[in-house]
Amino acid sequence: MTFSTDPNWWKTASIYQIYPKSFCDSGDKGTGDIQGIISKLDYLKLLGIDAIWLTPVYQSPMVDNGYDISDYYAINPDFGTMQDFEQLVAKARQRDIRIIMDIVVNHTSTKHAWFQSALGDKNSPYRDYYIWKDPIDDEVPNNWQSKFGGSAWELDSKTGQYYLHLFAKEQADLNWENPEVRQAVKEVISFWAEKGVDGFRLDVINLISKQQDFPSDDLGDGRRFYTDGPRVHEYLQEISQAVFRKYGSVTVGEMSSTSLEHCQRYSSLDNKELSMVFNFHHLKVDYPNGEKWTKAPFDFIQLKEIFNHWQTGLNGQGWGALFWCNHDQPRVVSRFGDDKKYRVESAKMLGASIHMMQGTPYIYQGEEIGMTNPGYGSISQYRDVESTNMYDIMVNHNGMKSDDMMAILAQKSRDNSRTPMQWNAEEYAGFSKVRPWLEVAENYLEINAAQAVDDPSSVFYFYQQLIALRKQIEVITCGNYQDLYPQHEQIFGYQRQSEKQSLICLNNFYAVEASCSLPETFDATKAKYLLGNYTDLSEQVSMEQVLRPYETRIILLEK
Ligand code: TEU
Repeated sequence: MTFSTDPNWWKTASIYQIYPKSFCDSGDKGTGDIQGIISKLDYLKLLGIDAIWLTPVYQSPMVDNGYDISDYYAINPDFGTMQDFEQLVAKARQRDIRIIMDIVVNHTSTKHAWFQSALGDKNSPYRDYYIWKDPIDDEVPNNWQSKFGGSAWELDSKTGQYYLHLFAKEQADLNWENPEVRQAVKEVISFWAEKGVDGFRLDVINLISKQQDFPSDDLGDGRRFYTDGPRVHEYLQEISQAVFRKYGSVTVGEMSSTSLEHCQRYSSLDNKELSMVFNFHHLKVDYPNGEKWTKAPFDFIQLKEIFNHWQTGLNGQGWGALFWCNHDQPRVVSRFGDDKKYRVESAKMLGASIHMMQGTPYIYQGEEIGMTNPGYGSISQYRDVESTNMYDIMVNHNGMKSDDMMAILAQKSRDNSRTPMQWNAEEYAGFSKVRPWLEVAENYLEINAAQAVDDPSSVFYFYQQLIALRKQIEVITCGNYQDLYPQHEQIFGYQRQSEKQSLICLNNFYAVEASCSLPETFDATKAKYLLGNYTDLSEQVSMEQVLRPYETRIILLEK
C-alpha cells in the first residue's frame, strides 16, 4: 500500500494514540512493548484509523513513563529494539497506517548525558543546555511551582545553583535560548524522520520559551511567565523550516494552558509552524476555579461555550485536534458519561459529539471499546508520579483525609487511562501472561476488544462508522460551526454547514429524556439520519426531536 500524496491527508484522518506500556505485552514482562503493538495492527486496521501516535519509547529511567528521556536515539529495551521499531513502521505502512512519534524537548531526564555532564560543573559544554539560577537570599530563585507539585527548582549542591524543572525534578528543562539546544533538537527530529516516521507530537511545546528575567509570580504558579512565551513562535518556525517542512511531517503541538490567539498562529494554515494543536480547556470544566485536585461535576454549559469558542475561532484560521482522552486524562465515559447503566450509549454519544466537529480526531487506546476508570481503592495501586506526589502533598502535608484524596484520584488520576488495554476475558485481560505493572480494571470480563469485535452493536463498530463518515461527508471537514442550543441544560447540538451540505449533531449528555427543535431554516423533510446510538431511528427526520438517555443523532441534508 502507498500513502495518499495529499499533504493535508490528516484533515480527513483519525489518529489512534497508543501508550505502549499499557497496550500489549508480547513477552512476559507485565509491561507493553513494540512487538505487542505489531501484533494488534490488524485490529487497528479493522477500526479504520489512519495513523498511530506513539507516546515515548526512547531510552528513559521511566520516572514519568518515558517523558523523561535519557537518550533520544535509542529505544528503551523495556519496549524492544530499534529493529522492532523499524518493523513497526514497515508493517504499519503495509496497512496504510502512518506513525507519529512523541517528541519531548521541553526537558530531558536528569540521567541524560547532557545533564550528567552539566551537573556540578559550571564549565561543562552542556551547562548552558539547561536553566541554572543562583539562590536569592539562600532560597529558590523564584516561586514557580512544578506541575507535579512543589517548587520548580532543584539544587545542584556542588555549584550552589538551582536548575528549573516544570515537571518532576528528574525532568530538567532545556534552555531553548541556546542555539546549540535548538540544533540538537533538529538533529533528533531528523533522525526519526529519516527512519520513515510520518509525523511528530510535540510535548508541552508551548512551554519552551521562558521570560528571561524569571520573575516570581504573585498571582499564580509562574505559568504566565513561560506559557506561550516570548520566542515560542520564532523557535517553532525555525524548527518547522529546518525539519518539518523538509520531510513533509504532520505535526501536532500539545499546548498547555494556551490561548486561541496563539493556537491560530501555531496551527496557521500556511504551515509556518505546526499542522494542528491540542488544547485542554474543555478538559478543565470539572476543575472548579482551575483546581484539578477536587471532586466536582463538570460544567456542561461551559463545556459547550469552550467548544464553540475553539470551533468558530479555528475555522479558516488553524486546525485543532479533537479528543476526550489521552494518557493524562481519565476515561471519558467515566468522566462525562455513565460508565454503569448507559456505558455503551454514552460512550457512543461522546464519540459522535466531537467526531462531527472540524479538526482531526484522536482516539485513545480503549476509548473505542468504552473502557472505564478502574476505581482503585488504595494509594498502593497507583503508579503515576503526579498522582503519588499529589497524594503525599494533600494527605501527608496538607492534612486532607486519605479517603477524600482517594475519591479525587479515582476521578482525576492519570492512571485512570493507563490501566492495561482489555483485549479479552483471559487472565490479565489478555494484556500479558504475568501480573501487569498496573492493575487491570475489574470489568475486563465484560469490556474487552474480543467482545467488541464480535458484537456488531459495540462501541467499536460505532467508532468505525464515525471514522468512515469523516472520509465520506465533506461538510465534516470544511463546514462552519454553530452551537444550536448553547443554554440547553442537557443537549449539546451543533450545525455544520458548507455550500452543498448541512449536518446537525444532537447529543443528550444526561440520563433523562430531552427535547429540542431543529432550526426553522433546516428542511427536515429532505434530511436523513446518518448515524445514531439507538437502532430504531425512523427514516423520516422530524423538526421536533426527543432524545433518549445519552442519545446521539447525526442528521444530514444535501442542499
Ligand atoms: O503533559 C503535560 C501536561 O500539561 C499534562 O501532563 C498536565 O500538566 C499534567 O497531567 C498535570 O495535570 C505532557 C505529557 O502528556 C505528560 O504525560 C507528561 O507527564 C508531561 O508532559 C511532562 O513531559
